[in-house]
Amino acid sequence: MTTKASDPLKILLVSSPIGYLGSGSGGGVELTLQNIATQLIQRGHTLKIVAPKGSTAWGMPLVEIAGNSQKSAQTLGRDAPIILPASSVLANLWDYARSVQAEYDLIVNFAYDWLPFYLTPFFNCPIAHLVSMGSLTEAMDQIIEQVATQFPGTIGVHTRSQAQTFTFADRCHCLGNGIDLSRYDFCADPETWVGWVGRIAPEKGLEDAVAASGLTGIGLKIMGFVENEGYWQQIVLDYLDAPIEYEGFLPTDELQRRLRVCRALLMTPRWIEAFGNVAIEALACGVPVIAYRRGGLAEIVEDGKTGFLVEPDSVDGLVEALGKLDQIDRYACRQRVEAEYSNQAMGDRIEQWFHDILSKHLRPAEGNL
Ligand code: HBI
Repeated sequence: MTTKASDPLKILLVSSPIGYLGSGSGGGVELTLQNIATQLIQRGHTLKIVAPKGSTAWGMPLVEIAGNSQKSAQTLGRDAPIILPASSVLANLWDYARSVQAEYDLIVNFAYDWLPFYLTPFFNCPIAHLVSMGSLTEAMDQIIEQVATQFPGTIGVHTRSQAQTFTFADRCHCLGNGIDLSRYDFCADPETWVGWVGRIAPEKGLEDAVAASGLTGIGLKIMGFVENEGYWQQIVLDYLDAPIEYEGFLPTDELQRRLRVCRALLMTPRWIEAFGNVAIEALACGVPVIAYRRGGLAEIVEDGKTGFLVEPDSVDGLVEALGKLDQIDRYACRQRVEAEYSNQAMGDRIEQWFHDILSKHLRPAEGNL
């Protein structure tokens, strides 16, 4: 059965096993899944989201799957073995996908985990893999490369710099990302403080933003899910006199209400951010981004135009950039997102990706499935 580019597709979106949708512990992949699903429905496709128990799916068709979560991939070492807990929610997610695959034209994997890649050849239904992070472990690199080789075009990534962390960068399909611009209101006259948004964990480098806040006396509003409590408590102890405030993990609408009034957003990743959803959320509100020149952020932020790109891990660099914010036209930040990172632009790229995959996928002749 072949599908024309205009045919409506039946698509199964299989979420990350990390946390449940709406918990924040899934990080950027939650917003990515929500935006892709919204775009697909608007374009006339039918879909179902399969996610861990406790998930909410913004009113879209949802199947909740029970089971025990995985360890977060970025907490593992490069030589980490593949580990599945007993009653693994990841295994249960993919057993469900296997059982319903005949009802769908395409399955989309959002998990950065070994199992869905390993299972790909055992499925009749084609699987598109949206790889949400850069290279983290040998085992993941190997299994992703295996799928990239056996099923060309089915490995999607967000940015070129994320792809370049893999030896098979040339076999990764670059998708960028997108947000629903209607949820982000431009703010021309900001408050005096700056913001920091993200999972509070060592790879996000929050301590540098707090240090810059302490050195400049500029208030820092911190928003995000506390993934590593010990790490967070240590920062509070180390920078007792920094003018910081923790505002919690906020749903998108509340987040943008607090983000939009910031003078700037600081992004201090210690690792290669595959993309940096938060960067485009800030820019959409007119908030300039001051980021380490690392990973996807270096492709999103235009130095001196929509923010500043700083020498990685340089707190002094952050301080210097904070002193130059008057050079940035906040409206130029909004325009950058409208041009490159709207949901419509991302929806076009995703739809094209799916049709490219389906046009290559030779399903076994009907009747002998
Ligand atoms: N870890 N094991 C695992 N699986 C995931 O899907 C995963 C993760 N860590 C982080 C994460 N997903 C998301 O926060 C990022 O993909 C954005």
